[in-house]
Amino acid sequence: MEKDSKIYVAGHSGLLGSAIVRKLEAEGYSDVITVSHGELDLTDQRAASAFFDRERPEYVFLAAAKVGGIQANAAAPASFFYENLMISANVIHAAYKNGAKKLLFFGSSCIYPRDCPQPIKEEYLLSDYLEKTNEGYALAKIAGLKMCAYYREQFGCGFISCMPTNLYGPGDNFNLESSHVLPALIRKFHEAKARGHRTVAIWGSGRPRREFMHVDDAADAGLFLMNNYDGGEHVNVGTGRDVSIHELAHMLQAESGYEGALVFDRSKPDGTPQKLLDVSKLNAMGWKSKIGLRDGVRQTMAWYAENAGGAAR
Ligand code: GFB
Repeated sequence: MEKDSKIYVAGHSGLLGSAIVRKLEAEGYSDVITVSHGELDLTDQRAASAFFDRERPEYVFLAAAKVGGIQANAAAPASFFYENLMISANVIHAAYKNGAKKLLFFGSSCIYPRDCPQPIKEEYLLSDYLEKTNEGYALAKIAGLKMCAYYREQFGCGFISCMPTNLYGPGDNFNLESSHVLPALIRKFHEAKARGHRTVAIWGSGRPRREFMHVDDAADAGLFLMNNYDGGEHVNVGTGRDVSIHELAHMLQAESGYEGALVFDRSKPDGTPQKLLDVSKLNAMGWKSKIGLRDGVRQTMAWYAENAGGAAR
């Protein structure tokens, strides 16, 4: 990308999209375009197509998606499948029709089979069954990444995809019904401490293992790939380290200063037993994660404390 290239960030108000906009601005990219969901519904093919015909961006970061934690995904597979499939299909096709030079599609580590060997290599995609709690979302994301690969193969488009691990950071969704585990636990400990609750509920057994990456790291990797990668295979984006939910809960408890007890609620699902990405491909290109979990968590907790009113929907 040149500093004056026209760059469209789809999903700029979300956790990842907003971090990408921050990063582009910090790096001096001067022509970054965004459009609110109210003005443009990317699931609407005509609207998406008209937007691209008008704006003709040269580079596209496709970070628009319907996302949610384990419970939101399990409760609404149709919505997660439909919305994500439509967004990907409409944006990728419109970018192709309007001659975008490059598009970076963001997927998710949940595209991989539920029980695949760890750490997860890119080549394990479609080698076995998916995790049921997020199958609809995963299938839509697999379709998106395959679509980029097919458009590259058939039409010579410079479309690439990456699969970030579980992201967190400022601007995350802190709604306890629909959020991911890390923001949920930040909020639970924050409120439990403030209100003097005797216990905090942690969903599931605490045994599943997850890899958490600060969203600023993911945005940094996104810009790196846009500027340095031009291949048909998707690229894993992660830290290379995972923790159990039990360990995460104890870390967040210690950081929050909450002194009550943790209660594991086994009526809630565990989901995939482990999701740790093999990031050797990205590392070999010269990119490495920089934000450690403890530092990232501290920064996000401070952000939440500062913005709790707004974020605690
Ligand atoms: O982050 P999370 O919702 O999503 O849950 P997934 C991770 C683990 O944390 C699960 C446990 O084992 C949860 O049961 N957990 C413990 C909690 N306490 C809580 C809590 O208060 N809230 C939540 N949400 N979880 C999602 C997928 O899977 O990850 C998406 O559904 C996407 O498709 C995303 O891929 C990154 O890691 O299990």
